[in-house]
Amino acid sequence: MKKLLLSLLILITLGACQTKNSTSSEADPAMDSLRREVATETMRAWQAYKQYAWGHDALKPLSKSYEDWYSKPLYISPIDAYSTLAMMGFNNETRLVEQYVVDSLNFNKDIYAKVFEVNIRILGGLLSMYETTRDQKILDKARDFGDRLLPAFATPTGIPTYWVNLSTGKTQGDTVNVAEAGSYLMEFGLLSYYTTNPKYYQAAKKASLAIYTRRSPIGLPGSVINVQTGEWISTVSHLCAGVDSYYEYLYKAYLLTGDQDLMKIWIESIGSINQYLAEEHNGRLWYGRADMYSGLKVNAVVTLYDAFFPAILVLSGDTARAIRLQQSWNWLWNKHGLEPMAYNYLADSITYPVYDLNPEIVESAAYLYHFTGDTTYRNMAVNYWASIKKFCRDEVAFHSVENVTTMQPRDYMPTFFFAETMKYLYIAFSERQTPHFFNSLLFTTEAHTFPITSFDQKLMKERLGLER
Ligand code: DMJ
Repeated sequence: MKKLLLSLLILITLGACQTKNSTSSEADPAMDSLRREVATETMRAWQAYKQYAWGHDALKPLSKSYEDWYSKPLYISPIDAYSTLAMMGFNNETRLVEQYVVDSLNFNKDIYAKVFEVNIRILGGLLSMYETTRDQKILDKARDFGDRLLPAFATPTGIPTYWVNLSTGKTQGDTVNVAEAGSYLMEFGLLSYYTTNPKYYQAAKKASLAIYTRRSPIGLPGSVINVQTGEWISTVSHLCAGVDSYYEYLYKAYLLTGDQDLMKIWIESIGSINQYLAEEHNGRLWYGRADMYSGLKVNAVVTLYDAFFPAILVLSGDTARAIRLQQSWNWLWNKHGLEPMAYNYLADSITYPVYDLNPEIVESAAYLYHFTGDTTYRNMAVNYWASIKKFCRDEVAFHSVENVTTMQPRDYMPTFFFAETMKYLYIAFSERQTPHFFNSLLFTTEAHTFPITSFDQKLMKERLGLER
């Protein structure tokens, strides 16, 4: 009964963000056709991965070859692609990945892996695979991988080192950014829930709290920290690349776990973010960079990763700011036809012109469409998809772009293109009610999905070691 009530409460909280005046005609043949096209194109890129990069981490679509992140591959693309292939109903392909993971994937490799990156892609992907299959052998892989990450968290602060050796557990890298420090609550919380061992969530929470407790008197963290001493290496506060998912996980992990501490930190954090980082320029809303102690702006460079924030704003009930911020990012996208990795909104200049097939602007358009019912946001996604096809589609798959002003191609398809970009496009072109994704699914920062009703909140508390 208690479980049902808590699930209902969470669903009501999520639903509260919705407006009633949906302007969409729910069944739209044009959207059906776009959704089918996204699925077909995902399969085309997936087949290219299988043909040219199978057994490796990522596809290089222009040279029809592959790239591994380390000296030994970790099979990152298929693990990242799994939850998207599953959502699109490509069951033969998901069975193939499951089989490979169970039969051939061994994490006992003498390589130093980036703790943050492999957590969101590999651990998140395996956990989503377990949620779908309930195959104990997949959970064993996830647990094994989580255990190989844990030595990184054995620092005086509890903040993980940058690298961990997957075989020896040795660590390296004492300087990390805030995203690398505090973006484990979702994956480690899920791992604790499934394995009934609180040690993972407790480690993740300690790391996030280590950032929070070192905030300035005005409630802002810096952006780069020493994991041994807890000293801030950069006292510039922002929510851009390098900080983004720390904030994202405070709110989303609260929805997953019901951990009231996270809600308290989120409420305090969002107040400081809106007070010190938000800035209006030429009628547009941006979130810039400020000194963590004085709150004074130091820099107006934003990154395309920041376009995740409208999604979190609308999810947490601030639809007005979500809309305004999405309008800013949409304006920047339309300036070039794709968005640059970094942009100075005061100088109106690009500071880093790469576009890596990133998902964030599509993610926020999908959230806004689903929560407001306003087809403006779905139409934004239609436009993003048209640009991605125009500038990034190639003979076998999709590639990144070196420079959005020249559209010079880059021979690389990041693994998150499968995990996130194609998934959010697919959702944006889906009918809002069938199924209503963002009311029923929780998404990790890498868009791995978990039905919110799968989790018993009483068991959650016990298994994660939360106060009762
Ligand atoms: C993804 O790997 C994750 O969403 C991460 O949190 C930041 N953004 C990249 C893709 O742009």
